[in-house]
Amino acid sequence: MTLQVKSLAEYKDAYQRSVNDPEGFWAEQAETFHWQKKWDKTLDWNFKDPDVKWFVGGKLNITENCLDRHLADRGDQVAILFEPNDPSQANISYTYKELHAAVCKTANALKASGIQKGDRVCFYMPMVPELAIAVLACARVGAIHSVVFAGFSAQALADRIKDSTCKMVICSDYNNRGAKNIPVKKVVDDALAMDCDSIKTVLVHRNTGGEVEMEAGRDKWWHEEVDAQSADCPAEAMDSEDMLFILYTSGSTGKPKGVVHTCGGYMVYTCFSFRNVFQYQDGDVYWCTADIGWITGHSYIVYGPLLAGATTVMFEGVPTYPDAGRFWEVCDKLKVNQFYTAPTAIRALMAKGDEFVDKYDLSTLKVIGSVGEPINEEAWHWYDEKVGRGHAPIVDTWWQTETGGIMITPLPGITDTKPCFASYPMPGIQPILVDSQGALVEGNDVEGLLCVKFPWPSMLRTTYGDHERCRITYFSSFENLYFTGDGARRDADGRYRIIGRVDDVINVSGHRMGTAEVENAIDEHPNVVESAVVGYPHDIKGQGIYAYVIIGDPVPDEDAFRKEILAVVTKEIGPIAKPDKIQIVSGLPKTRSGKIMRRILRKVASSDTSNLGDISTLLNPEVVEEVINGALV
Ligand code: 7RM
Repeated sequence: MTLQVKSLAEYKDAYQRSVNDPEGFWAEQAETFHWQKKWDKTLDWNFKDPDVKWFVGGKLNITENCLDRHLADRGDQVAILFEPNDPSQANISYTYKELHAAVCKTANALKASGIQKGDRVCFYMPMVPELAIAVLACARVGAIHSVVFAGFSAQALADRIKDSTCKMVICSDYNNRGAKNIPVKKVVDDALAMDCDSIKTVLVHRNTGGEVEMEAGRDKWWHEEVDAQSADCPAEAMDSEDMLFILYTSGSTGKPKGVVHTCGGYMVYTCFSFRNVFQYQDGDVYWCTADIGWITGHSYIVYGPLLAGATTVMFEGVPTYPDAGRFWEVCDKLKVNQFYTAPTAIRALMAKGDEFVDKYDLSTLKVIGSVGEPINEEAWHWYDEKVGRGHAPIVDTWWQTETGGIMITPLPGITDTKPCFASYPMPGIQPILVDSQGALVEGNDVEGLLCVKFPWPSMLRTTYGDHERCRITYFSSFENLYFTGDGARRDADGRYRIIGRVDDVINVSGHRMGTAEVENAIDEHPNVVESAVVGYPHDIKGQGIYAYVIIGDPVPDEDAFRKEILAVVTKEIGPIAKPDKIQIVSGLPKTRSGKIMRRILRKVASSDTSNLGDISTLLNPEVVEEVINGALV
């Protein structure tokens, strides 16, 4: 197993080694895995093209390391512990042996449907064990998975399928989430009706058993394809730098891009970071509440924990069903040792009152984590006191889809914790701050743009089908640096505090979204001339979505019009992108070159109009007053 640091001295020592001799440090970690062929060179890189390769020439299959490798030692240990949406239903567990067999059968079914190494397979599924099984099956045959969060619309799903020309979609019939029943297969059908010609097969998992339409020749039932397969499936030999998966994420411009992760480095770093951040010990039960549709689920529900031989909980439901005590009830029932969730969930549960958490026994918790957005001080203290209760420190983990794994975080019981601080870099991670000109911001108690100056094994390699976009987005702002898009502070002791995005990306309930993406959706409404979207502080969601809209024809019923906008956005992206506030305006404040002054719109949306700066140079200063007067509070 990869190194697990146990003390501050060991952390400091590992950090020093990882900086002085990164190749030696990571080669040592990589040695602990099963390689079909050892690598020739540990690292080859430049941030100019960019071109980053780890463990060059190595051959491996990540599923042999997640599964086969554990069979001798922990074949009968639970690998996946499933907690269904309905709390009255029994848990389902897969031991490592059972998971191995299920993955091999599914892998054989994929092969029988013509899926080969390098093919792309799209997933649109709820949080059921079959999702993890099929993702691993994909990796076993060397196909590239592209998991799309099942809350996205048919349009968003179609966009993603087309961008990566997937051959197959794996979905379920329906999805139970809280009290809702969502027609998953129907959404897939709607998506495929939008020119998704690359799709040859739809593999449908019977989840709820509801009625679905099956298209002959295209749609196949999981149980008919998988159950009869052999449980023996040799793992495809993958090059370290072969693609493992694509995961779409939002940026400040255009459509979401497919972040590409590769086999070798991702394997080494997710295992390493999982073991250190959560200090997982044999026999522990670990639970991350994310959805596998996001990077957190990929790295810290599936790959990291399974690589480390952990017991990982998969939860189908939502935090507030049947009531706001669900998370704590499950922690109590399953005797969870490490719990990992998002600030938006913490804030939502905090608002429901302490009685929902106080009544449960949380004494098994040793570490509690936070991820996805800045955690505010009040939520941090509530989480610390009500959930951590003095025996489970908070790890506020900062990272991104692009980084593949946790980058900056406290290590529980090893480094101290400070509210709102993600604190210290992981071994192997070299963050720096620069100013807007790219000059290094040195010393402590300073603020700047967060960059990383040296490659780490799980960093993105490209954006699918468009390497230039990868270069421009992450590597062109500052020479020889990876730019994260976040601003950060470094305190007097060298701890990092993430302030938030400095670009037009907003973070709504931990869901990353481009304002341009939401604007494009709103603009699909036939009566919208132009729109501008900004984030504003929201008590529960972290950021809410505020849309300014210029209309063509007068609207007699503004509320009805707003509902139409919400419907358009739901159709184009999904319900997570629905604006919280829609203000109809006659114009948008613009510079003389025609750029929307988002700074002003952000201030108005945040009810902070005390200091708007100089607006006299605007093309249309008169609209500022109108925008302020019409602001929705
Ligand atoms: C893992 C994930 C990435 C963006 C990132 C930040 C924000 C994530 C934290 C955080 C403050 C944190 N991937 N972010 N974690 N901000 N503290 N602990 O969320 O690609 O979906 O989002 O999320 O702005 O750039 S992501």
